[in-house]
Formats: sequence, C-alpha cells, structure tokens
Amino acid sequence: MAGDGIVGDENVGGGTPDGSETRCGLVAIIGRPNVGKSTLMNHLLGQKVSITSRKPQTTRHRIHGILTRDNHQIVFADTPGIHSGETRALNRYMNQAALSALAGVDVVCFMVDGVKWTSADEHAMNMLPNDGTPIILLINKVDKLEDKAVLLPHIERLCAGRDFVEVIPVSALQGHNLEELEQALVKRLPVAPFWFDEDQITDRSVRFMVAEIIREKVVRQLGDEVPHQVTVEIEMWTDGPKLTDIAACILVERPGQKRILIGSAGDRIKSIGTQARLDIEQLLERKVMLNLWVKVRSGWSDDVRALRSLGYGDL
Ligand SMILES: Nc1nc2c(ncn2[C@@H]2O[C@H](COP(=O)(O)OP(=O)(O)OP(=O)(O)O)[C@@H](O)[C@H]2O)c(=O)[nH]1
Ligand SMILES: [Mg+2]
Repeated sequence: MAGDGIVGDENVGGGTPDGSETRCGLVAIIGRPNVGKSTLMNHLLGQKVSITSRKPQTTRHRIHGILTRDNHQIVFADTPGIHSGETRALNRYMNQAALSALAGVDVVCFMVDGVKWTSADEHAMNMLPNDGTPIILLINKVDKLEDKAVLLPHIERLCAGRDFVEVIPVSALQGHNLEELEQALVKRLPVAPFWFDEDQITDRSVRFMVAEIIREKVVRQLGDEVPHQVTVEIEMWTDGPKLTDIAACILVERPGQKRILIGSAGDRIKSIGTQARLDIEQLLERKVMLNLWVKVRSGWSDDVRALRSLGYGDL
C-alpha cells in the first residue's frame, strides 16, 4: 500500500555542509491532557504534525517532530497527556506511550496550563524522571492570563516541590517566548551529528498522519463523549496519475455513536470528510478523493488485541 513512507528521507551521518559543530538530541514534552503540548510542537516546527483540539486526550501516540536549523536539530517527542483513573486498555497504552518517551531524553519540557493546578498535574509531575535529566517548566497559555502578577507566586510554589533548570512562561498558540525556549533547549543538547535529513519533519508515516487528520476532524466536530471511543483505520490507498484515492473507516464502540457521527441525512460525516480532505490535500500536495465509512466494533478501546491490530502496539 502506498502512503507508508516517512515524511522526508532518513539521513545517515549528518552535520552541517561546512563541517562546523552541530548539536542534536531528544526533548520530550510532558504534561496532563489539554495543556497545549501538541500546539507547542506544531508551532516550533512551523507545521502541523500532531493533531490538536479543545478536548483532553487528543494525542494518543508518541509522535516525533524534527526541528532542523543550521547548527542544531531538536527531535521533539509530543506525548499523550498523562492521566489517571481511567482503566481502559487504550488509556493504559496512552500513559505508557507518554512515559516510555522519557527514556534517553536530553531534556524534558514539563508543561502546565497557566496558573491552573489539578491533581492530574500533580500526577504528571510525579512521573518526571529523577535521574538528573534537566527539566524545564513551561507555563503555557500566558496569553489568557489577565493578571500576570499571579504567575510569580505560582512559579514559586511549583519550584518548591521540584528542581527545574528553567521556568519559561510561553504561549504555544501565539508563539510567545518560543525563541527563548529553543535557545534553552539547544544549549542542553549534546554535540552530535544530525539524526535525520534536514527536510524530514516527523518519524510518522504519511498514512498515519492522514488517519490522524480524519480523527482530528471527528474530535473537533463531536461532543465530549464520542471522541474517546473513536479510531480511524486506512483501508485503501491508491495513487493515481491525477489524484490519490483513499478509503478510511471510522470505528466506534456503539450504534448510537455511529448515528451521531453520520448525522441527519449524512451531513455530519460529509462535513468531516470535506474538512479532512482539504487538510490531506495540503499534506500530500495533490488532489484527493476521500471515502469515509463508519463501523461499530464494540469494546475495541478496551481490547488489547484489537488495539494492536489498529496500530496501538508500538510505543
Ligand atoms: N489561549 C491559548 N490556548 C492554547 C495555547 N496552547 C494550546 N491552546 C489550546 O489548548 C487546547 C489543547 O491544546 P493541545 O495542543 O491539543 O493540548 P495537548 O496538551 O496536546 O492535549 P492532549 O493531546 O489531549 O494531551 C487547544 O484548544 C489549543 O488551541 C496557548 O498558548 N494559548
Ligand atoms: Mg496533544
């Protein structure tokens, strides 16, 4: 099947053309759901690699985004929001995917949402490594803070419980302080050749990204309950001379969810399909024909075998 290639080509060796010293390393972005981790990675990359939404638990997999400048390459690991209290196999997979992304990282970015602090933030903070890996505290969504004076006492409270090498207030959405963040990261990366070709933007396949774009439109268009029980499977992919023909199946858990997703006279699924197609055409830079189906497979999100067959196997 086409669409399996990674976005860009992998590089062996690396370094700059003039042979000057380069830095390269891995940075994990960690935090509870919905604080803005994926928005941050996308803004830093200048391209949407990871899907985002107003709803918590949007990201389900560890996704690498690769930022290459003249003399450094930062490999970000965007991760699912760390959460507790949910026991479905899918939730266990998501937490594992986040925690396993911490292995071998050079820097951790621990992200919180403004001055909000919940038990979920506490839980995520308790999962941070204690092995000397530098941890930067990112206070995100500062654009929403009306009274900036509340920041300082909040930062003091957080720093009392944990040693952060730096604290940076940012706006992932508006780009505030992201250059400062990049500098703070680069100076902590080892001197090393680049791991990836400079035009490679992610380690995920084009096919994975297409399935994620479709899931994003579902998550964004549906109410709060349904999105957590939806996944997308690419069933057919044909690259023709003029367009790419893709068929994808949206799997839900219950017949009622299928009805919601289809909408009256099919208007909901039609609008999801149109929005997804436009984004996919931008990604593939060619015309796309997208056919979407909705199927009920009850219990898929709590069935380890079903999850594996749907691509939730590799952390
Ligand atoms: N105002 C404001 N909103 C933001 C900012 N960063 C993210 N958001 C919004 O917060 C919501 C969640 O953003 P995501 O990037 O999906 O959050 P996440 O941490 O990746 O969430 P999960 O994948 O569910 O763990 C979206 O509606 C974003 O537009 C910011 O700096 N300012
Ligand atoms: Mg996310």
